[in-house]
Amino acid sequence: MSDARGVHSVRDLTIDAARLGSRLAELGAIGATGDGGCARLALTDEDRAGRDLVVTWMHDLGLDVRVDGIGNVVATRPGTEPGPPVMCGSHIDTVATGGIFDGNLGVLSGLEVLETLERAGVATRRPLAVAFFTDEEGSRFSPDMLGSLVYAGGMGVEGAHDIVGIDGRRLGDELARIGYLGSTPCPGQAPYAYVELHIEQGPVLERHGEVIGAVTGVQGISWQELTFEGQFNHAGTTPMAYRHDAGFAVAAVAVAARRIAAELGGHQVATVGKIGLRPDLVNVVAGHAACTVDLRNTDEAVLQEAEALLADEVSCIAAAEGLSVARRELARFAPVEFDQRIVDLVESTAREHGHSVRRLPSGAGHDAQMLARMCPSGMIFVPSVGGVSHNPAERTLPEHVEAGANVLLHMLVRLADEDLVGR
Ligand code: HGY
Ligand code: MN
Ligand code: MN
Repeated sequence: MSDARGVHSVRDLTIDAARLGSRLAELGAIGATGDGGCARLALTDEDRAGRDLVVTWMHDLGLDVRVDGIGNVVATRPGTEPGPPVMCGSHIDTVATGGIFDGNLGVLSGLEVLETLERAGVATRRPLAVAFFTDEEGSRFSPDMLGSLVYAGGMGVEGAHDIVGIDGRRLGDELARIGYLGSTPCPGQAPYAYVELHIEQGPVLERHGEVIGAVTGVQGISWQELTFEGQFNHAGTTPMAYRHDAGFAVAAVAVAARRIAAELGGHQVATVGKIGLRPDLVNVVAGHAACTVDLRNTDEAVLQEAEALLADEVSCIAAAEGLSVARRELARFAPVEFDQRIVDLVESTAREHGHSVRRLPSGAGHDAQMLARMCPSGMIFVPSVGGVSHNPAERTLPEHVEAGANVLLHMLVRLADEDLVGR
C-alpha cells in the first residue's frame, strides 16, 4: 500500500460523515414523497434523475464510469497493479414507500470511501470499484436483484430486456428511454471480492444494541402471481351459493399465507403485497382477481414446504368457489451463504474499530447474493431504527452510518492490498 504519509495513517483514516450525510439527503430528495421518504421505481424518470446525480459525483471524482447492457453502472478507481477490482455498491432504485437509506447507503458510502482515499492520496494495489445495479427492488420489473443477476450471468440481457413491468412497459424500452442502455457487455467482469454495506431493515441489531452486522447470508425468496377467473355478477341479486367470486379467493389466499407462516414458524414469512380486482367496483362481484405472494425462509426445504402448502390451499380455494386459477413465478432464489472469510473480515474489522458486532442472516434480498455467484462476497449491516424499512420513516442513526462506512473503508483497503496468497 503506497501512502504518502505512512501505513499507520491509513489505519486512522476515516470517511467524511458530513459529506456522506449530505449526499444521502440530496439523493433522497429526488423522488421525495413529502413524508421523509422517496419513490424512485426502477427505470422511471425519478430513477433516471437519481442515476444522473450519482454518475455526476462519480465523474467529478475522476472515476472510470461504465454502463452495461442492463443499465448497471460501475465506477472504477485504478490501483497500482492491474487486475479485477475490489467492488462495493448496492442499488439506488426504491420501492414506492421507500426511505433514503435502502440501497443508497451502500452506493454513497462506496463513493465516499473512494473520495476519502483520493483526498488522502492513498493508492491501493487493486482497483476499487463502486457500482449501482439496476432494478434491485423488483417492484416494477420482477425478479428483484435483476441487474446484478444479469451482471453475474444468471439471466441473459436480451431476455431481461423483454420483461414487462406491472405497468405494461417493456424493460428494454424503458432502459433506452432513460438513456441507460449501455454498451459494456453482460455478464460483467468478476470482481476480486464484493462487499455491500446496507441497512438491516429489521429489528435484530437495534434490539441487541449492536452497531455492525456481519451478514452470514440471504434467505431464499419465492415470488408468485396468482390470477383467478370467476364470474362478474350483481352484488345485490346474486345469491351467495351462485357466486364465483375471484375477490373472495385472493382474500382467502392472504389468510392462508398468514396461517402457513404461523404453522411453519421459525424464519418463515409470507406476504400478499399486491391485489388487483376487476372491475373493482362496489356493486360488482369481482370476476377477475390477481395477487402476489412473497414467501421467504433461510431453509430451502421449509421454503419448498411453504410453497407446496400454499399450492394446495390455492387449488382448494379455486375449486370451492368454481374459479380457474393461473400461477406465474416472478422470482425464485435459493438461500445464499456468504464467503466465510469475508464474513470473518466484517467481524474483525468492526471489532478493531471498537464496534459491537453480531452475525445474522439477511431477511431481504440484496445484490450481494448475486455477486456471490462470481466472487467472494459479503455484507455489512447497520441498524434500522425501529426495524422499519420500505417505509418513509426508514432511518439509521448518523453515528451508525459513519461506523458502517468506516468498516467498509478499512475492509476495501485490506482486500485491495492483501497478497493473493493471503486469501
Ligand atoms: O424484496 C427484497 O428483499 C429487496 O428489497 N429487493
Ligand atoms: Mn436494498
Ligand atoms: Mn428494498
